[in-house]
Amino acid sequence: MRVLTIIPTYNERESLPLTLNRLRNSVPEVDVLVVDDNSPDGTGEWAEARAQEDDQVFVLHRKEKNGLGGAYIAGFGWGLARGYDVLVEMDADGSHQPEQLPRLLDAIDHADLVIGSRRVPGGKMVNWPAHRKLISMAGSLYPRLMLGLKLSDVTAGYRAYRADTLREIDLSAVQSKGYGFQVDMTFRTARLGKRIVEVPITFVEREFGESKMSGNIITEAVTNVTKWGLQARWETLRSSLGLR
Ligand SMILES: Nc1nc2c(ncn2[C@@H]2O[C@H](COP(=O)(O)OP(=O)(O)OP(=O)(O)O)[C@@H](O)[C@H]2O)c(=O)[nH]1
Ligand SMILES: [Mg+2]
Repeated sequence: MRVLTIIPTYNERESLPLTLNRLRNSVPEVDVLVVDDNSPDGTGEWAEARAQEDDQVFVLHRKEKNGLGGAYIAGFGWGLARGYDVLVEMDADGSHQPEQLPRLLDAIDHADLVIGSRRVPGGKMVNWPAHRKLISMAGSLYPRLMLGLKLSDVTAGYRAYRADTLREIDLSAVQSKGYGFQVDMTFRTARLGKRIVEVPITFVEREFGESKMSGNIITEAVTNVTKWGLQARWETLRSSLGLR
């Protein structure tokens, strides 16, 4: 099984080296693709130098900051073209612990998508203040209800996809940029009738650098989830009324 871990970066000069070292040490057989959006802090140059000395590390440079969703779509395309069997999503900021990747990879044997979940028994959030936990809980509950997803953590970003799952999704149609991207991809995978398995992870709040979470990202996610939910209900209603 050839596995590629994709790490999108924007200004992660402090975090990326730590994450990459931990990943290469704990799961040495896994290749890594850093997708950098021309970070002003030099993350891309650092990654490039690192790739020169490690033939399992690759870098994809994009010209401008275009959201985590766009970076992953580009990374998926890169990995699918090179024949990887499993594509993993991992943040650069240390929130997704590389040491827990084997848990996700064990589960992918019997799943089409594995989600590293903060909200199943054994899952945890470390160093998160209560108000963020509350916002995150609401942010997780709304898409679950609106889209009828029987999962505990649909916004989670630590995931492993089978290449076959991604090949069945029209990736060029995925427009979500921010963290609604995770919900978008979950919904598309679920609608294909794929097996989605959640495994518990410990999510650790970033220590260095700045969060890219913004009002725009939240607005995009809420607007899209509402739109998709209403569309899905409308389609169900139409087909039950026998309308075409
Ligand atoms: N290439 C690229 N990477 C991005 C972009 N936005 C965010 N990222 C990366 O995506 C990962 C997650 O971003 P974070 O800022 O940690 O967002 P978050 O985890 O939702 O927010 P926090 O919990 O506050 O850290 C990090 O590795 C970021 O560097 C972007 O526009 N382009
Ligand atoms: Mg983060």
